[in-house]
Amino acid sequence: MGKPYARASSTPSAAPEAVDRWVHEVCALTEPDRVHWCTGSEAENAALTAQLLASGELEPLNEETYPGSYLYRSNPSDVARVEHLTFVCTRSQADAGPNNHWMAPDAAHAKIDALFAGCMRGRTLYVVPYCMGPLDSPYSRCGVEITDSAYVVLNMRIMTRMGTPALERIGRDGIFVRGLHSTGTLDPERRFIMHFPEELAIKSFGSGYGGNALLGKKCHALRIASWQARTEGWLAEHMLLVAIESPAGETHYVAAAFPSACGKTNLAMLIPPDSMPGWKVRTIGDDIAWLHPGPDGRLYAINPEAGYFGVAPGTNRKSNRNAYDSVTRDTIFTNVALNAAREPWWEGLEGTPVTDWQGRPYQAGNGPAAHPNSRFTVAARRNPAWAPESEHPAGVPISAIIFGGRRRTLAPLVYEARDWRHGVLMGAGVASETTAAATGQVGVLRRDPMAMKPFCGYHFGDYWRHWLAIGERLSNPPRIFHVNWFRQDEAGKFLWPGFGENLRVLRWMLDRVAGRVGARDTAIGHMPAREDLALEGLGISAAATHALLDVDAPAWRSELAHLAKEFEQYGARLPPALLDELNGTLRRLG
Ligand code: OXD
Ligand code: MN
Repeated sequence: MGKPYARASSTPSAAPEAVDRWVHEVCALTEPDRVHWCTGSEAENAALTAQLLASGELEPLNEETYPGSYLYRSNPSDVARVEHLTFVCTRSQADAGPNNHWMAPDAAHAKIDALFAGCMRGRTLYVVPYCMGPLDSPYSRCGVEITDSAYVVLNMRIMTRMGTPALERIGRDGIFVRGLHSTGTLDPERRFIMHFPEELAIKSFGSGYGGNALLGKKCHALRIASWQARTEGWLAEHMLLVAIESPAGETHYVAAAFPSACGKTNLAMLIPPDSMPGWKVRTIGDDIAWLHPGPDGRLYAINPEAGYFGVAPGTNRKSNRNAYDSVTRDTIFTNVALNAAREPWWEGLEGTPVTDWQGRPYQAGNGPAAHPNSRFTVAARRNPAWAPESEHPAGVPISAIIFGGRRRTLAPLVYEARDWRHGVLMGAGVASETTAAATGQVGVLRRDPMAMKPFCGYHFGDYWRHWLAIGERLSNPPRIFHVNWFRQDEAGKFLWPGFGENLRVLRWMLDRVAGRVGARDTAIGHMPAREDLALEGLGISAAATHALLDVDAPAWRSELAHLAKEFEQYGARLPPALLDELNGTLRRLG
């Protein structure tokens, strides 16, 4: 039997008993040498940074050009999310669904607690209270991460509202998500990311990498929150959030879901092209949105995060000037390369690397200088295009939801759902060619419904039912669109310029929302007439335009047959309405 609970004198007075009791239990299991309750203060941040610099875990960067910024190198075997080691541990396996790896909760706790036993001997246990969303928003939800990684603490301070105010809110809410994390020995054989939605709990062992270790992000704000959202009547989605203001001063808020590394951060920080003077785009979020039906029948969104954990390679002045300008100070870089001036370097930047992401002298034969999934962690407020609405406790009303994927063929540049129900089918059919954000093969087409395949904390059939039920509650729902910025011709050349020019497509969507423009009715949905997209000056040939806006009926029939086959795995939980939509589309395709 463990010692009976008694509040330690070092426990902050703001700590609710439930948090303190849990910290005691974890201490008994992990046996840390020291316990540190994080306040989120500047002084604490400076002390932890100094400690990591002294131990060599952080490296200073050029203090003149990158003040307050540091480089962290993770273990080379620990550089991405590990979906095969990520589990959803619901009492009933059916609730986790075929879309998740499952383990029975008792077995999962036993397995991972055996790894946690004594794992913090000689280490400090950090208690990290955090709030996902503005501290004063009714839509925000809190958690506490216990970790033995000071790097995690520094990142959580950027990515969430971390520290004493969050602890105080937990006291008021009386509820929090429990996230237990240890880097362990970083042995890939002893690595698990486990979720217990029914207990609002996460246990992550053996990885120090972002998505596995910063538990507020994918683990809490998507996997656990998606479950919590279903029980409470809202949606937790893998979506960016952006404010778009027209020259006439009309502002619309748009949410967009793309699979990992399909350019969510770029779209969230889009810089209007020269051809669209007077347009303004401001960023609310680049990765996660929590969506709530509002009292007026519209859908309202908050970004639960306070920072960006963005993919570095490919980010440059031209591709994403806002991201590029954001990371010039107070940024943590993970697994990037260095140039001779001790500045961070990655593929897509000018100049030459001298040290690769593993700290070796750079040699082309060793592969990319920066790891393809290397990252920057930076506060959202550092973004020159940061939207002050990010702090609105009531969120922002959403005019349009966009789904998209990286598809060389088939999916046109843009098409619009007939209604919410059709939009749910559109989201359920999202597929994309894989990238480096998770371990595994790159370039393979994989189905990624709503871009939530790695992140939905429960059965996809139930999830689509929930989406349909949310739609029923919206008298004024957002319009739903699908985009594909990645169409290629036979020679592999991209047909669409992307980046800032994507705003031309967004303008068409907002014209649709405002009822200012018509559309062609096609078998797969509404599509723009060529002249309504205003493609002047892009130098896109007539053939390319045709390919971008064409519906290849035979290819679509085979796509939908494939989707129908995939739907079979969801069995009786698949909402019949989704199959009706699919069959309706097939009929229209002839
Ligand atoms: C991410 C991801 O890190 O989706 O945002 O993988
Ligand atoms: Mn993501």
